[in-house]
Amino acid sequence: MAAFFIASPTRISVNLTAMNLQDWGWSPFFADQFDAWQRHGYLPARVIRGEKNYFRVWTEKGELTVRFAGKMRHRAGGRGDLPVVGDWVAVEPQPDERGQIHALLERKSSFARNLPGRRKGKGGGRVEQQVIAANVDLVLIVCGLDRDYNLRRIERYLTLVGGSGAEAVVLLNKADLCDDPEKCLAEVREIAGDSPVHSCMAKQPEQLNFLFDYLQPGRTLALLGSSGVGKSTILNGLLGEERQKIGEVSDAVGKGRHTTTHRELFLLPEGGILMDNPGMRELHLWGEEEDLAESFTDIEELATGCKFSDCAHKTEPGCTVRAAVDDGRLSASRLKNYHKLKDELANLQRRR
Ligand SMILES: Nc1nc2c(ncn2[C@@H]2O[C@H](COP(=O)(O)OP(=O)(O)OP(=O)(O)O)[C@@H](O)[C@H]2O)c(=O)[nH]1
Ligand SMILES: [Mg+2]
Ligand SMILES: [Zn+2]
Repeated sequence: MAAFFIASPTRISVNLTAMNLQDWGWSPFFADQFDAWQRHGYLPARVIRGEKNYFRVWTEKGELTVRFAGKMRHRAGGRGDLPVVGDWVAVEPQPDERGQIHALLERKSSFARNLPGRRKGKGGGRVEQQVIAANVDLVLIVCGLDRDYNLRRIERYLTLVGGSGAEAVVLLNKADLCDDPEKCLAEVREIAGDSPVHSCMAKQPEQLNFLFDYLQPGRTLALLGSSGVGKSTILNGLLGEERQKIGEVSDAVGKGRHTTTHRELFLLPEGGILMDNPGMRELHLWGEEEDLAESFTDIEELATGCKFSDCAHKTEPGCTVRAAVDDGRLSASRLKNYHKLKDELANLQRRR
C-alpha cells in the first residue's frame, strides 16, 4: 500500500492541516457570487455530508455542523433550491463549531433524478425532481464485471451525466471476476462515445494509479453505480486508508447490500475531491430529450441521413438508423434502449 502513495514528480500534495478553499473547489465562479454575503460576515462553506436535520460543511475555519436558517427553507421554491452534498453555501458561524446556512450559491453542475416510488399508486403520475449532488466536474461511472455488467445501464448513467454538465469516465471494476475483460472494454468503448473507459481491480489499490491522471486540486469527482460494485473500495484505495465501510455482495442475487448510506465528499491526499455515493436502486432520468444527443452521438449522426427530419426510427421509410441495425453497424438492443430512454424523458417533459 505504501508504494502506492509515493508521489510522482507531477503530483501535487495537499497539506491536510492547512487546507484552503481552493483545495475544496472554490473558484471565481463562486467567489463572484459570494461578494453579497461577505458583507454580512458569512463564510463560504462546502457541504460535505448531509444528515436528516443538519449538514457538515467545510470552511476556512474547519468543519462545522450547520442547519438552514428558517427563512431559507421558506424561500426555497422546491427541493432543488435546498443544499445538497457538493453545494457551496453562505454560513453564519456560531459558537461550538456550529452555524446557519443563509444562502445557496448557484451550481456549476448538478445531477437530478426523477424521485423513485412516486410514479405509481396514490398521487401517481406526479413527478418530483431530486437533485442528488452538485458541482461535480467528473463522474466515475462504476460497473462491476460480475453480474452487475450491463451495457444498457451504462447507457442510462451516461445519459444522466450527459445532462448534468459533468464529464464521465467508465470504470469496469472487478476485472478479476471476468474471463475476458478486454472484450467488455471493447463493448463499452463502443457505446461510451468520447468518455474514457478503463477496467480495474479496486481490491488492489496499486491498480488504481491511472486515476491520478484525473485528479487535480480543487477538482471534484464522484463515484456513481449500483450497490456492491466497489465504489467505496475505490475511495479507500485513493485515500490510502479504510475510511469507508466496505460491504459484501450477496451470493444469491449478486447484488450489494447498500453499505454506504450517505453521500460524502473526501479530500484526497494527492489533491482532488472524491464523492462516495450510496448505490442507486433505480435511476429514473430527470432531464431533457436533448440529453440523449450526448450519450447516443452515433444514433444522432446516423439520423442525419433519415428521409424525414423528425424520423422516430421506428417504422418510417428511408430510416438510416434502422438500416444500420439491419446491416449490423448498430446493435438492436442499443436502439431499443435509446427508444426507451427517449420515451422516459418525453413522458417526464409532458408531466412537468
Ligand atoms: N473480486 C473483487 N471484489 C471487489 C473488487 N473491488 C471491490 N470488491 C468487493 O466488492 C464488495 C463491495 O464493495 P464496496 O466498495 O462496498 O461497494 P460499493 O459500491 O461501495 O457498495 P454500496 O456502498 O453498497 O453502494 C466488497 O466485498 C469488496 O471487497 C475487485 O476489484 N474485485
Ligand atoms: Mg459504498
Ligand atoms: Zn430514422
